[in-house]
Amino acid sequence: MRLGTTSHLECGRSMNINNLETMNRRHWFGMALGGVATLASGAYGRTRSDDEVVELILRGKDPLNAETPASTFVTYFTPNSHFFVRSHFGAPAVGLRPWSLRIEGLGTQPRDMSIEDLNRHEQVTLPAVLQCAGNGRGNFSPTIPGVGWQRGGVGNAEWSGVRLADLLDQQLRTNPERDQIKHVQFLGADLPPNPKTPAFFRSLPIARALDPTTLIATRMNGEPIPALHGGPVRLIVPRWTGNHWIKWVRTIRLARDEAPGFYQQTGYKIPRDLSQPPATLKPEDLVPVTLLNVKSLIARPTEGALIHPGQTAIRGVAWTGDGRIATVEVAVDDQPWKAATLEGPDHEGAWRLWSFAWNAAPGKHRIRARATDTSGASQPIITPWNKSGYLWNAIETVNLEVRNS
Ligand SMILES: Nc1nc2c(c(=O)[nH]1)N[C@H]1C(S)=C(S)[C@@H](COP(=O)(O)O)O[C@H]1N2
Ligand SMILES: [Mo]
Repeated sequence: MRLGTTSHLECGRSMNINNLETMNRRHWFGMALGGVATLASGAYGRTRSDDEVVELILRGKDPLNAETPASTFVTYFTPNSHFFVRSHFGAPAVGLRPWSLRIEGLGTQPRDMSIEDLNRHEQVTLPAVLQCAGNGRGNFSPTIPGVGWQRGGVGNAEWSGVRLADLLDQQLRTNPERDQIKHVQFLGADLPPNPKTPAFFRSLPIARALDPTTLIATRMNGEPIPALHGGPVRLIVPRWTGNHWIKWVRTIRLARDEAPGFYQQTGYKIPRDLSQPPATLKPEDLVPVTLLNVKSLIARPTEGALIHPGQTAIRGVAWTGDGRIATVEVAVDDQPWKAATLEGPDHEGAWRLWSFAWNAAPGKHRIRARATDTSGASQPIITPWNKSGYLWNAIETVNLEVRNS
């Protein structure tokens, strides 16, 4: 089955991820090592069929940025073969030497770990949504520079690895400076193209680093993490935005302070109150973007679709960083909101599938979807503009036509 033609997929160019090698030499090693997903199965079941080819929507070639067509968001897991890709400098040549991970920093001797050392710790598997903080940036007006994601800078995968807390345990327990350690800093192997460009150097507050769902992961949807997605080793930070999910993790550093530099100190900041940002923002009005906000997407029918009259299933996904999804409601045109049916697994930090039975009458229609989470937060009519275009979560709208064709 070949899903998604460009006409239904926003305005980006589309591409087949199987052809990536030809696009960018810097990614070649990544593809050679990580490969393209074939069959993946895990605790939550099979994630794709053998012959499925899905085209990603290309948002940038070098470095590679590409989004998943939202029409594919009808399965619990997003297959590795068409999971969105976001990188600042492109995938490093990770396959050339055996991987080694260093844990160092305040009050501790550096410790180097191999993948085999990682595998000796208890393995944890959990489903979680990975969403770029800038997903939906393309909806903001006025236009914001940066990757112009529409819907698909997001996916839900099954991640396996070891708890970061377990890895740090020994070096924290025996640490004479334990009380001083307030942050854990991370550095990936993807170095910027020139020395003046800041590296993607980031940190987590110690409480979030020690949260039992924060993983140093080696597997994605039942296979080694593909190089494009940070393999062999990446950080998993369920319920928090993608910029925390460091790929190709090389160095973990116990520290007094946050990571210095652009990507922690300047980038990835939002107004403290995103719903009512002050007219003129001072640096002290900005906080790091962390938790995902409540959001739903309509997967099918797609924008601009032409469908036959009669019974139709409207389907999609919904997630939040704060609790669980409580309800998803759907409105057809100006009719009242009605509850959709929540389906599939319900796991904190992962997304929820939903569907809504609609008896489609001929004509042009506007379908809207709105999710509410257990904290009481609901999708707004519009997400207030913010400088970097983060956390777009406005009520989802799809326009379509019903007619006998
Ligand atoms: N080392 C490193 N880690 C990184 C990035 C990066 O450029 N370099 N990009 C981050 C951002 S902004 C996002 S949204 C996610 C995207 O992960 P994916 O490409 O697997 O979808 O990775 C994060 N981790
Ligand atoms: Mo991102």
